Amino acid sequence: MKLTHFVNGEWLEDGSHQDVLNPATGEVLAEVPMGDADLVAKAVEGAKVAQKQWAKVPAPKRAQYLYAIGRVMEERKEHLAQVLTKEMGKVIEEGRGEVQEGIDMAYYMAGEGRRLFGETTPSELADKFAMSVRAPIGVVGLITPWNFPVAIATWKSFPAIVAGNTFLWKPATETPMMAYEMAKIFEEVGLPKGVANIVFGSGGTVGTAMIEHPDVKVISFTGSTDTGSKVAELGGKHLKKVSLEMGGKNAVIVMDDANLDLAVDGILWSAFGTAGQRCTACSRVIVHKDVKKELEQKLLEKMKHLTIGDGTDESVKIGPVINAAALKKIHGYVEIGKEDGATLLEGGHVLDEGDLSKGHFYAPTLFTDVPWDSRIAQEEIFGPVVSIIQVSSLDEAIEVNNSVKFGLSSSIFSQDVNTIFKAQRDLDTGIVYVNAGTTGAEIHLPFGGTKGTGNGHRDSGVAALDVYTEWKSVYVDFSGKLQRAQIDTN
Ligand code: UN1
Repeated sequence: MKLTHFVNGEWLEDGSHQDVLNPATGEVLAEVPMGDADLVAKAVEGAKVAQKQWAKVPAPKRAQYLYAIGRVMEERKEHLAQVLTKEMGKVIEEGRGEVQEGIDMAYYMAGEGRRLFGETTPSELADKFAMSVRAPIGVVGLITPWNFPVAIATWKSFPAIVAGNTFLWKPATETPMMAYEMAKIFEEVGLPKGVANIVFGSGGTVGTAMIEHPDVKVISFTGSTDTGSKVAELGGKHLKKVSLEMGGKNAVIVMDDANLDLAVDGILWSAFGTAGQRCTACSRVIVHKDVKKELEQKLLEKMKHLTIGDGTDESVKIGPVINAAALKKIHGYVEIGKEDGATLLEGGHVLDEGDLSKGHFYAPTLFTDVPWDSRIAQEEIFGPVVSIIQVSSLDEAIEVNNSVKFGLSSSIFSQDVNTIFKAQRDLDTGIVYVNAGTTGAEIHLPFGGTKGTGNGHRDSGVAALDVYTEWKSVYVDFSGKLQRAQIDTN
């Protein structure tokens, strides 16, 4: 199967091709073309022309296209989930869940077509009306990661278009097939040409060209902290509005009064689901010393039952990691953990027996007695590796939680109302869960983090509209005379 770019309504094959590989089997799934700066320029030119018209389409009518996109995604849900699982590796029930997240986003943002609320405000002057409205910005550039090939793209593109922008989307090199599927849907529902554009690429060529292009006004990026910093730097140089969602080092805190069985399930799901490749994944467990031993035993017992393999098999709970480089990085961290004095309780190795040898599988790994300031407890691993850190009080747990440079998600298991309310206030993360793991953010709430996770913007929820709109203050003077503001006659 040969994928093509989608530029101004045309399907283009420009550029050299790369193979798209199934991380569970090594099978070649498709060939994807690599775009360049010229193709970016062509896409932006089309998107700019289209945006002038698109912004004039009433928002409730723009929303109709989102309803249509949501409906087609719903009809095609199983097919999309299968494609997603094959190219990204997450297990099929997670594939279906991610497609559903995209469908939910389509309907949710379609609803915004009838809101897009602004504000009316009294004026200082008589016979004068004041309001602020959300205005579209223009052509927006979207750079998305491989771990959520469709959901994250919908978090960005749907608010962008309902607000009257057009977009150019550069999907992750590893997962272009979902983008191609979405392009087919955009065409099928009759989205006017140039509103949605997709250019594939690798090595930063397309992303850089997008950021440097004077007609791309906003860059919304989700991905690694290294790349995000480069995006911010280049974006700053070109005075772009840049929205960044980057890493996490998310912790589950287990207090001495917690329901331990519930905590164990929360940890397992958020640490090893998606093979730990979520920016919200749990990679630290901060546990009260009085329940540490019991928690470890319960975790080890349940880890025995995790089934690992090709995610298209319905009985499998944990799929592969994305590629050989990821496998190497994860194992490198395990070696560092051992050298730094942590105790390896379980896992810590590549899985390559039988069919697993065809893909990139890593054993769910549990370390304990991990110093809170060691590298495996501070740096993002992006794999199925969890560090248990012992503490003696809630205050210490919160301090350890907040000691990392990231601030995406955190969780606390406790049955005490005072503990819970204090924790939700003091945990320095953009998302806090009480008696649930660190993953599973819903699309109608703001998604993003504090500190090194981002730069203050949010994906999802109504907050996402702040990225794709500019506030315009409008004053209408109906007094019939020149009224001068800020003239003080006293
Ligand atoms: C991500 O981790 O990259 O919170 C996105 C969750 C998902 C989205 C995660 N709904 O787990």
